[in-house]
Amino acid sequence: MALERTLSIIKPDAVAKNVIGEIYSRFEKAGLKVIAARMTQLSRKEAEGFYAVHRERPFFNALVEFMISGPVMIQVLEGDGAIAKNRELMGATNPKEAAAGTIRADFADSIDANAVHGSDAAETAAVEIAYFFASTDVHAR
Ligand code: RTP
Ligand code: MG
Repeated sequence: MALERTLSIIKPDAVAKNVIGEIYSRFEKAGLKVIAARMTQLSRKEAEGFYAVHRERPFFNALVEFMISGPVMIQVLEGDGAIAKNRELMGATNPKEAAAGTIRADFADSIDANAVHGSDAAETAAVEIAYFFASTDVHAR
């Protein structure tokens, strides 16, 4: 499998639940390394830009409101097949449909407050990583 990087966000609901460490532990146990990280409060502009592909969707405003409702923890994960591996750890978008033992099954409350974001493809991962991190703040090791 190819060495990949993916953009992960621990969303405001999971930060509020104080489970950053538990989620990081799942990344590490799955062989994913945190190679960049930053806690921030997203501005409306940043959240709208990040989710611009969803701009026309009915849930867009609710999604943006939720993403700016509190601080988020943003990280770049690196590892073999990191994009799919992270999506597997996350579970389905709707926590009611997420497989047992996934992050969303264990920590998410609803399709809106669903604990984590993960890039869905190599192209989006590259764009999303560059959206939040300068290359000098990403530390391959
Ligand atoms: P994410 O981008 O946050 O990692 O989530 P995802 O790929 O699993 O889901 P995506 O389709 O990209 O949707 C982005 C976020 O929008 C919210 N959503 N709400 N009410 C709805 O039908 C609906 N569909 C999506 C979710 O919070 C999802 O994480
Ligand atoms: Mg998505």
